[in-house]
Amino acid sequence: MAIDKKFIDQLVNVTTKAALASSYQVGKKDKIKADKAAVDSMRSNLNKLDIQGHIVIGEGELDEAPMLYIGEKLGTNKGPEFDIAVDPLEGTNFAANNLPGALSVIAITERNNLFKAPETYMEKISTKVNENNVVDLDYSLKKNIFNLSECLNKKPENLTACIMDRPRHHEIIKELNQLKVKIKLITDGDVSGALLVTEDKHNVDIFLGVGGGPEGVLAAAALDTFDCFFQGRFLFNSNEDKSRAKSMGIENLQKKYELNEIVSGDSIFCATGITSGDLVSGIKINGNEFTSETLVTHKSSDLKKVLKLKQNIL
Ligand code: VTB
Repeated sequence: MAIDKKFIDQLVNVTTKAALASSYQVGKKDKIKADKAAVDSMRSNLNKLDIQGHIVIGEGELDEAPMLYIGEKLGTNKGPEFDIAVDPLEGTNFAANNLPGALSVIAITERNNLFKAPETYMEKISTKVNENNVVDLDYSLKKNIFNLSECLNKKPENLTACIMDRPRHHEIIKELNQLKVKIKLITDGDVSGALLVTEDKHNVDIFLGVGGGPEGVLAAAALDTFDCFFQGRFLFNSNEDKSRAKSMGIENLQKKYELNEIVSGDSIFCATGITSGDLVSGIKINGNEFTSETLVTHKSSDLKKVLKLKQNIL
């Protein structure tokens, strides 16, 4: 079944309003306040929609998040049942410090089509080449780079890999360097990082490394519509993480997930810029008006575009 197109505009409105609310906190050095503004706005606007929404990825478990917690039901309870993944403010550091790349993000699928990802780390890989056995989480880095190089007919020194700047990635970065691959280091925001493979204009051939699991699921929803490749493997380090995963129904803790095991069927994804970044520009306020940019995808209508809007501040 396809998700009715009317929900595209409604969800763009949800992330746009959350981005606007958070934009007032940009550069104020307060991550929590910037996040809360986005969360409050997103929750109240989702609750106005004629949907039966179930948060499968949100701000955390009920005991740690009063709003948009995993399992929370949203909407007027009239209308279709959806799984909803949210990251009302992806890149809290970016917003607090007025740095590029803060986004407000949402993804929906029909009920039971979005992976219920635990709040843990995920090893990820995305690339524009959507063919099996080119890149794979089980291959060595060298094999992935050489295969990609052959497939894209680009020498390794002309490939660009995007990766988060973290001590845990030092070995990968060193190896990429030895392979002469160009590196695009990002400090945060790996939803955006994973999506830089979607279009040639971003000049990124592969995204890899370990980041947030929920962010991986959100990125997978958009990558699906762009027909890109994505794999993810959750990393459960503590016993608490392991037992939480088991309680969420994950049997095999080492499993490598293909994109369509993470998101299946139809989906809508929206990411509105709070501060300007690689994917979209941020909120700009001019008097009583504001402009916004939202990357929006809808799988069944093959919609993938950046929507620019100018609206009145109500
Ligand atoms: C990523 C990134 C986020 O956290 O998921 C990352 O997308 C992972 O956690 O923007 P570590 O910071 O612990 O590496 C963020 O950077 C911040 O939530």
